[in-house]
Amino acid sequence: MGLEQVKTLELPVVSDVRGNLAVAEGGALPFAIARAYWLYDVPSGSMRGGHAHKSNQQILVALSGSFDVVLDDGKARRTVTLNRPDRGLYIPTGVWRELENFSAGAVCLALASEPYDESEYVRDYGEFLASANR
Ligand code: T46
Repeated sequence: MGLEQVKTLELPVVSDVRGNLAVAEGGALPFAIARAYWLYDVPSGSMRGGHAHKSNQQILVALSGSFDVVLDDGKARRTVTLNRPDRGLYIPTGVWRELENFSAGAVCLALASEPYDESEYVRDYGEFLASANR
Protein backbone atom coordinates (compact mmCIF):
# COMPACT_ATOMS: atom_id res chain seq x y z
CA MET A 1 0.00 0.00 0.00
CA GLY A 2 1.13 3.55 -0.62
CA LEU A 3 0.22 7.18 -0.07
CA GLU A 4 -2.35 6.99 -2.86
CA GLN A 5 -4.50 4.80 -0.59
CA VAL A 6 -4.42 7.38 2.23
CA LYS A 7 -7.69 9.28 2.28
CA THR A 8 -9.67 11.77 4.29
CA LEU A 9 -13.07 10.56 5.45
CA GLU A 10 -15.85 13.08 6.03
CA LEU A 11 -17.75 11.60 8.95
CA PRO A 12 -21.50 12.12 9.04
CA VAL A 13 -22.61 14.72 11.57
CA VAL A 14 -25.99 15.16 13.20
CA SER A 15 -26.39 18.76 14.36
CA ASP A 16 -29.13 20.38 16.39
CA VAL A 17 -29.44 23.12 18.96
CA ARG A 18 -27.77 20.85 21.55
CA GLY A 19 -24.58 20.60 19.51
CA ASN A 20 -23.01 18.14 17.08
CA LEU A 21 -22.79 14.36 17.00
CA ALA A 22 -20.31 12.75 14.58
CA VAL A 23 -20.49 9.05 13.70
CA ALA A 24 -17.89 6.45 12.68
CA GLU A 25 -19.89 3.36 11.81
CA GLY A 26 -19.40 -0.01 10.16
CA GLY A 27 -20.20 -0.03 6.46
CA ALA A 28 -19.19 3.60 5.88
CA LEU A 29 -15.59 2.85 6.90
CA PRO A 30 -12.82 1.01 4.97
CA PHE A 31 -12.63 -1.71 7.68
CA ALA A 32 -14.49 -3.13 10.64
CA ILE A 33 -13.33 -1.53 13.91
CA ALA A 34 -11.63 -3.99 16.26
CA ARG A 35 -10.08 -1.48 18.68
CA ALA A 36 -10.19 2.16 19.69
CA TYR A 37 -7.55 4.05 21.64
CA TRP A 38 -6.75 7.71 22.11
CA LEU A 39 -3.77 9.95 22.74
CA TYR A 40 -4.17 12.91 25.09
CA ASP A 41 -2.09 15.13 27.37
CA VAL A 42 0.66 14.95 24.74
CA PRO A 43 3.38 17.40 25.85
CA SER A 44 4.27 20.22 23.47
CA GLY A 45 7.10 19.10 21.16
CA SER A 46 6.43 15.37 21.61
CA MET A 47 6.35 13.03 18.65
CA ARG A 48 4.14 9.91 18.57
CA GLY A 49 4.12 7.11 16.04
CA GLY A 50 7.36 6.51 14.21
CA HIS A 51 6.39 3.16 12.77
CA ALA A 52 4.34 1.35 10.12
CA HIS A 53 1.97 -1.58 10.40
CA LYS A 54 2.20 -4.86 8.50
CA SER A 55 -1.48 -5.69 8.82
CA ASN A 56 -3.30 -3.09 10.93
CA GLN A 57 -5.24 -0.29 9.23
CA GLN A 58 -6.23 2.83 11.11
CA ILE A 59 -8.37 5.93 11.07
CA LEU A 60 -7.17 8.92 13.09
CA VAL A 61 -9.48 11.71 14.23
CA ALA A 62 -8.58 14.96 16.02
CA LEU A 63 -11.40 14.91 18.57
CA SER A 64 -10.02 18.12 20.02
CA GLY A 65 -7.21 20.50 19.04
CA SER A 66 -4.85 19.73 16.19
CA PHE A 67 -1.74 17.80 15.21
CA ASP A 68 0.19 16.92 12.06
CA VAL A 69 0.49 13.42 10.64
CA VAL A 70 3.59 12.88 8.50
CA LEU A 71 2.98 9.96 6.11
CA ASP A 72 5.72 8.12 4.25
CA ASP A 73 5.42 5.11 1.94
CA GLY A 74 9.14 4.83 1.29
CA LYS A 75 8.86 6.76 -1.96
CA ALA A 76 7.21 10.04 -0.93
CA ARG A 77 6.25 11.99 2.17
CA ARG A 78 3.11 13.98 2.82
CA THR A 79 1.87 15.87 5.87
CA VAL A 80 -1.80 16.07 6.80
CA THR A 81 -3.03 18.40 9.54
CA LEU A 82 -5.97 17.06 11.50
CA ASN A 83 -8.04 19.68 13.30
CA ARG A 84 -11.68 18.70 12.89
CA PRO A 85 -13.64 16.12 14.91
CA ASP A 86 -15.76 15.23 11.86
CA ARG A 87 -12.82 14.26 9.66
CA GLY A 88 -10.96 10.95 9.75
CA LEU A 89 -7.60 10.15 8.17
CA TYR A 90 -7.48 6.60 6.80
CA ILE A 91 -3.98 5.08 6.88
CA PRO A 92 -3.59 1.70 5.15
CA THR A 93 -0.95 -0.88 5.99
CA GLY A 94 2.63 -0.24 4.98
CA VAL A 95 2.64 3.52 5.58
CA TRP A 96 5.10 5.02 8.06
CA ARG A 97 3.48 7.68 10.27
CA GLU A 98 4.76 10.29 12.68
CA LEU A 99 2.43 12.52 14.70
CA GLU A 100 3.80 15.91 15.77
CA ASN A 101 2.90 19.53 16.52
CA PHE A 102 0.18 18.59 19.01
CA SER A 103 -1.71 21.67 20.18
CA ALA A 104 -2.51 22.11 23.85
CA GLY A 105 -5.47 19.90 24.74
CA ALA A 106 -5.29 17.85 21.52
CA VAL A 107 -6.97 14.45 21.60
CA CYS A 108 -6.24 11.90 18.85
CA LEU A 109 -8.75 9.09 18.51
CA ALA A 110 -7.46 6.00 16.65
CA LEU A 111 -9.80 3.38 15.22
CA ALA A 112 -7.94 0.20 14.35
CA SER A 113 -8.80 -2.82 12.22
CA GLU A 114 -7.02 -5.27 14.56
CA PRO A 115 -6.41 -5.86 18.25
CA TYR A 116 -3.03 -4.66 19.55
CA ASP A 117 -0.18 -6.91 18.41
CA GLU A 118 3.37 -5.62 18.76
CA SER A 119 4.66 -8.19 16.26
CA GLU A 120 2.88 -6.48 13.36
CA TYR A 121 4.68 -3.15 13.98
CA VAL A 122 7.69 -2.07 11.91
CA ARG A 123 9.50 0.34 14.24
CA ASP A 124 12.85 0.44 12.44
CA TYR A 125 12.87 2.99 9.59
CA GLY A 126 15.66 1.19 7.72
CA GLU A 127 13.69 -2.06 7.83
CA PHE A 128 10.59 -0.18 6.65
CA LEU A 129 12.43 1.35 3.69
CA ALA A 130 13.87 -2.02 2.71
CA SER A 131 10.44 -3.68 2.71
CA ALA A 132 8.73 -0.68 1.00
CA ASN A 133 11.21 -0.69 -1.87
CA ARG A 134 11.46 -4.47 -2.26
C1 T46 B 1 -0.27 4.70 15.85
C2 T46 B 1 -0.26 5.94 16.65
C3 T46 B 1 -1.19 6.99 16.17
C4 T46 B 1 -0.97 -1.02 23.98
O1 T46 B 1 -0.73 -1.71 24.99
N1 T46 B 1 -2.16 -1.16 23.33
C5 T46 B 1 -2.47 -0.40 22.24
O2 T46 B 1 -3.56 -0.55 21.67
C6 T46 B 1 -1.50 0.54 21.77
C7 T46 B 1 -1.80 1.41 20.54
C8 T46 B 1 -0.31 0.65 22.42
N2 T46 B 1 -0.06 -0.12 23.53
C9 T46 B 1 1.21 0.05 24.23
C10 T46 B 1 2.45 -0.28 23.43
C11 T46 B 1 3.51 0.62 24.03
O3 T46 B 1 4.08 -0.01 25.15
O4 T46 B 1 1.35 1.43 24.60
C12 T46 B 1 2.70 1.83 24.53
C13 T46 B 1 2.84 3.04 23.63
O5 T46 B 1 2.58 2.64 22.27
P1 T46 B 1 3.28 3.36 21.03
O6 T46 B 1 4.66 3.76 21.38
O7 T46 B 1 3.09 2.49 19.83
O8 T46 B 1 2.38 4.69 20.93
P2 T46 B 1 2.35 5.74 19.75
O9 T46 B 1 1.48 6.86 20.19
O10 T46 B 1 3.72 6.08 19.29
O11 T46 B 1 1.62 4.98 18.54
C14 T46 B 1 0.25 4.71 18.65
C15 T46 B 1 -0.05 3.38 17.97
O12 T46 B 1 0.81 2.36 18.52
C16 T46 B 1 0.17 3.44 16.48
O13 T46 B 1 -0.40 2.32 15.87
O14 T46 B 1 -0.50 4.74 14.65
O15 T46 B 1 -0.51 5.73 18.05
